[in-house]
Amino acid sequence: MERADQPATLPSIAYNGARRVLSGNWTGSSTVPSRTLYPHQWSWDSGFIAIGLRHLSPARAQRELETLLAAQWADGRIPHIVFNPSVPLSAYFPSPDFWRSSTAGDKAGAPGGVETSGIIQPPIHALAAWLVHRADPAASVRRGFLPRVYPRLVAWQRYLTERRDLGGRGLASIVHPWESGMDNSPCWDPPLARIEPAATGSFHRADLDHGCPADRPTDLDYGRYVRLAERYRGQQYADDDGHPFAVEDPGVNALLIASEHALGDIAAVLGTDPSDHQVRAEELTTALLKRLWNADEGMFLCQDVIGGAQIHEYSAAGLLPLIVPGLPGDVAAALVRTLRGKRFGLGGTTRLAPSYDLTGHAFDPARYWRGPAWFNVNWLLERGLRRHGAHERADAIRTTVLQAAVASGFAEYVDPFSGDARGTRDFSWTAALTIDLLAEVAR
Ligand code: 2M8
Repeated sequence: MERADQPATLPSIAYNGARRVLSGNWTGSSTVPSRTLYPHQWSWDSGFIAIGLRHLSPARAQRELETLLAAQWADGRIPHIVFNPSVPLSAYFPSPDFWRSSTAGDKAGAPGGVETSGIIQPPIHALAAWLVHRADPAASVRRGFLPRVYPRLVAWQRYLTERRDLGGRGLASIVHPWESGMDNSPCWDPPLARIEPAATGSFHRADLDHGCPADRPTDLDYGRYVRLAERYRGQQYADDDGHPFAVEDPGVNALLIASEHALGDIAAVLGTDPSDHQVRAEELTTALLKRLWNADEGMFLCQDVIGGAQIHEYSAAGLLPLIVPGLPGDVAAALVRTLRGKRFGLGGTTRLAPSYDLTGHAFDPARYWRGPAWFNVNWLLERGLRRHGAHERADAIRTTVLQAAVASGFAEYVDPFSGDARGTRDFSWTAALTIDLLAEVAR
């Protein structure tokens, strides 16, 4: 990007570094989040990765999503992990022999020929497909990208709106903390407290072979994650058999709505009637506002479907509805105030939004989803702020993301005050979203 006699600038260092991370993590058909900690394909990671890859190679971005969609189950679910058969079982836990998708998932329509997990992750995929298409419409049309992915994306969204409306209130529920993508958030503590943990010696945590224990979930939390997953597997991944953990999460539902709007855009390009998607997006938005908005707190809160109460823990998931098109202006304004207020401190004590309330009893600046700042969350907030006209605040997040990504070695997450690297390094979505924000500057 620069002449040899000129010092490298932050954008060129960020771009070259991010490109290096993404090629190092590319397997030939998809991208691993991390070569060490996460050596398979993850669902929402691939959405964020495709959004960055579209600026490097639209064909590779399309392939990233298509590889994931090839592992979709017949009931519409997109599994949260697609396992690479050449990676040893001991490299990641829970491994394919834990989930047993091809046998335990048979009734729910798990595909043969590939092993996957049985749970899901937030539905960023239709939004990602739309952004990938927009990056190079000619390349997309040439490869027939949208006609191939559209039916699968519709089936995925319908799985969530129909089979996962466990509260019967017009919103999707998650049935495992990992389904939120914000695995160890304090929001899950109250509903998880009801779950008897699996015995500590009954499984081996491969994450501790690579990650620092102070940055990762505790053994007690892990025991509960394992117990819930074992139970779901035991009921053959059926969603009508009762779930001991069911939560309506504003982050998951915000992405569901943004993706429903994206499906409407895709349908229109394909010459299909988009109105079904538009109506569903509006209905979901009405339900989100009615069920999860808490005007006193100025943010959305999770709803414990089994316990029947709002969960009074304040996580960044409650700010993600900023990405929802058509959010009422007063709600968007309140979210921006909350983001800048004492709980998240943006522009004051923090330069990137923390994952959890700075004043919360469970706040920890180092531990996984209990305080550190994550790049995907801040990318979503940047997009949301821009949507609602808060351009200066969005610009500030963008600049900080670029600086923090480079300074931290493309870390998985960072300390929200100091920006110090936490978790694994050379992390794919950090690199991909850096490239996306750089492309936005160039536009
Ligand atoms: C983390 O989750 C996995 C389980 O899915 C783990 O801790 O082993 C989360 O940060 C999740 O959001 C992310 O998709 C995944 C891979 O990056 O890692």
